[in-house]
Amino acid sequence: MTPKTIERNYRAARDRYAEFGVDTDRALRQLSAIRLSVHCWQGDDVGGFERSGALDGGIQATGNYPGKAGTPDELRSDLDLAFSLIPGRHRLNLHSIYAETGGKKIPRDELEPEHFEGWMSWAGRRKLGLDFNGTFFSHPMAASGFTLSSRDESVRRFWVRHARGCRRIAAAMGRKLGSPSVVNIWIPDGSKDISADRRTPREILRKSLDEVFGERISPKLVLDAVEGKLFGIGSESYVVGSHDFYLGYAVANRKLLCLDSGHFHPTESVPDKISAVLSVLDEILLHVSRGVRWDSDHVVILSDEMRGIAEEVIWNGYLDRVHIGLDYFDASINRVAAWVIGARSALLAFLIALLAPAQKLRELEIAGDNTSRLALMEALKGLPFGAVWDYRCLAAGVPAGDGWMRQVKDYERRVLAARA
Ligand code: RNT
Ligand code: ZN
Repeated sequence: MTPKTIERNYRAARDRYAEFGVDTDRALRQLSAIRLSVHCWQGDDVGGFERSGALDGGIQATGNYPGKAGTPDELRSDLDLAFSLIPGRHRLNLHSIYAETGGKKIPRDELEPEHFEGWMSWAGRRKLGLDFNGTFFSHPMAASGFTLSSRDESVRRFWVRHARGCRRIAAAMGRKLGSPSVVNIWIPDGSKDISADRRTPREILRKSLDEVFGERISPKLVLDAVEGKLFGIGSESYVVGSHDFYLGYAVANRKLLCLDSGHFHPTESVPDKISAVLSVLDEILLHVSRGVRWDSDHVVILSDEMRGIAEEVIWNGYLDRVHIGLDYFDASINRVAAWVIGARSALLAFLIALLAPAQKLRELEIAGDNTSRLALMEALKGLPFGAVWDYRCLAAGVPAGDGWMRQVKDYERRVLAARA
C-alpha cells in the first residue's frame, strides 16, 4: 500500500467515524501518548544472563525457534528492531537476571544499580523508561518452591534482600531516566498438592513484603506492584500469593496490584476487574498476556479480552492510573516478531477503544435504552479501524499491515541465523 492510498483510506474512515460522532484525529493523538512496557524476557525465553539454572517456577517457554539472544548486546539489538516496528514511544521491562556483571557471578541479593548501567544508558539514549522485576525463580534458593514465604529463615531473608535491592536498582533507573520505574513482585511459591497449612506461608509472605517495602522510596522513582496468580505448573493446589492475598495487601498498603490476564479462571473477566480494583486502589499494573488452556503466556493478539481490557481503561478514563506491561513468552516463533505482534495488537485494541463513542454508549445506558446500546456496539465492530491504524503506522514511520515482517525476515537471515 502506498502512502497515498493509506491517506485516502484514512480520510474515508475519518468521515465514516464522524458519522458516529468520533474524532479520529483526536483518537490518534491519545493513542500516541500510550506507553507500553515491553518485556525483555520474550527475547530469550526468560533465560537471562546469569545462567544459574533452567527456567522454573511453574512457567514455561516451549519451542526452540533459532536465533535466541544470548548476550545483552544481542538482546538490545533485537529490541531495537522490535521498537522500530512498533508505533510510538514505549518502555522496557527488565528482570534482575538480565544484569550485566562483566562475567562475574554476583548473587541476586548483591545486585546493584551498576549492574544495569548498560541498560540504563541504552534506555537513556533511546528515551525509553525502564521498569523492573525481582527474579524469584530459576535459582537454587527457590528450589524448595518457596521464596518470600519460605519457613526457612535463611531462604526468606535471601529473597527479602533481593527484593530490597531491586527497589534500589529501580530507584536508580527512575532517577536516571526521569520516570518512575514500576517494580513488580511475582513469586512462584506454592504447592502441587493439597496443603495442610495454607495460613503460615501467607503470614510469612505478608511479613516479608512489609520488610521489603519498609525502606521508603519516593513514588517519583519507584512504584511497587504485587502480582497474584491462580496456579502454576507444579503449584496447582496452592499458590501463596493468590489474587485475594495481594488484593488485600495492595489495598492495605497502597501498593499497585498487578493483574495478569493469564492468571485467572478462564471464565473470569480481567476487563471487569479493572474498575473493581481501581475503585479502591490508586493505580494498577496490567500484565497483558493470553491464557490458553494451562498456559498463561501466549503471544497477545486482538482477542475479545484484549479489546475488553482496552475499552475498560479508555472508556473509564483510567489511562493515567494504569501501567500497561506485556507479559508472554513464545519460543516457537521468531522472538522479535512475537514482541511486535503482541505490542501492535495491544495498541490496536487501544485504538479501537479510542474510536468508540463512549459517551454516546453511556447516555444510551443511562436512558435505559439497552437495545440501542447493543445495536451501536455491534455496528462499531464493522467500522474501518484498520484504515486508521494504517495511518497511525504511516505517521509513526513504521510499516503498516504485516509489511514490517519483511524487516524481521531480513534480520533473521542477516543476524539471527548467524547465532549459535
Ligand atoms: C508468571 C508471572 C510473571 C512472569 C514474569 C517473567 O506467571 O506472570 O509476571 O511472567 O515475571
Ligand atoms: Zn505476569
